[in-house]
Amino acid sequence: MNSTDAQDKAVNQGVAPVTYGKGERPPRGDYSRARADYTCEQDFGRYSATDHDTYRRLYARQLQQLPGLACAEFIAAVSQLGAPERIPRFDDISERLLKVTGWQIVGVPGLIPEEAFFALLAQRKFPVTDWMRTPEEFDYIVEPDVFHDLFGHVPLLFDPVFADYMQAYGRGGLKASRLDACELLARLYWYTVEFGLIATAQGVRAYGAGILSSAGELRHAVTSPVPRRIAFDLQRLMRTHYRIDSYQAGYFVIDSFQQLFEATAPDFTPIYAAVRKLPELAAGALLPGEREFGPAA
Ligand code: HBI
Ligand code: FE
Repeated sequence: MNSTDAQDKAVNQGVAPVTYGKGERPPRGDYSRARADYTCEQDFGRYSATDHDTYRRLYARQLQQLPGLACAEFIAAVSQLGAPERIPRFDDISERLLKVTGWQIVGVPGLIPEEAFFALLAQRKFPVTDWMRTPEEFDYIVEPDVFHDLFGHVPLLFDPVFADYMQAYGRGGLKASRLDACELLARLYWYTVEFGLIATAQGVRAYGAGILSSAGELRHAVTSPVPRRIAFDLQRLMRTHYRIDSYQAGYFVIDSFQQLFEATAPDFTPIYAAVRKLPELAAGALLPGEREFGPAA
């Protein structure tokens, strides 16, 4: 794998991973559990009472923040995760999801190589990390855990258009791997799936999982006057660096999930070539003539 994406960097350079004693739960980052496609069984019996309690507390904290900050599609679908007081079973969610959009969720032991990740998305399978963060990591965790992956990513997989975008992204990723363009495509994921904002008649709202699963960034992204919010433009976005260690300095705002899906329809080969000829831009940069969206009231 070409390990240039930010999440890998966050894991490699970030806070040292918590280590567990022998026999302790959950088995964090144990890739020997994984099959050839990096998926694994959700180790449900191994969750401790603390793991379930951490999920319950994280869920409650995020849920009460959603009105006025999260997009309507997310709010409508969040209850599809099931009972909020304990970690759900992936199979139960998959059963519902298959009926609505033909997606499934599959367990993984943590971050997986890009190509394996893209291959799963292309098959309408979303990889969900199965272990839960420790209570010490309640406010911030450097790598995805079961709460980020489930709460942040899974509700929008119940939206038919967004669900199709995710599959198109996976297909594009398999192709980008062959064109050595994963870094550019990772920016698309970052600024849409993880940190995307959407314009609504009531003002901007969050649809990105990194925002929706974060205690502080949800309010920052949607209501703070500090960050830049500029209209989604594929080439502009692919030129733009992002931050992995703080709230984003800038966000890209889509009009609709249809716009996002349509942006992935063309062949990206000439787009990558065009982007490579243009200067890269700092996170939070604003170019002359670019219009900003204001914070939501
Ligand atoms: N693996 N489990 C997991 N979750 C991710 O979000 C993920 C990954 N591997 C690669 C990856 N993301 C990135 O390459 C994306 O930025 C494209
Ligand atoms: Fe994520």
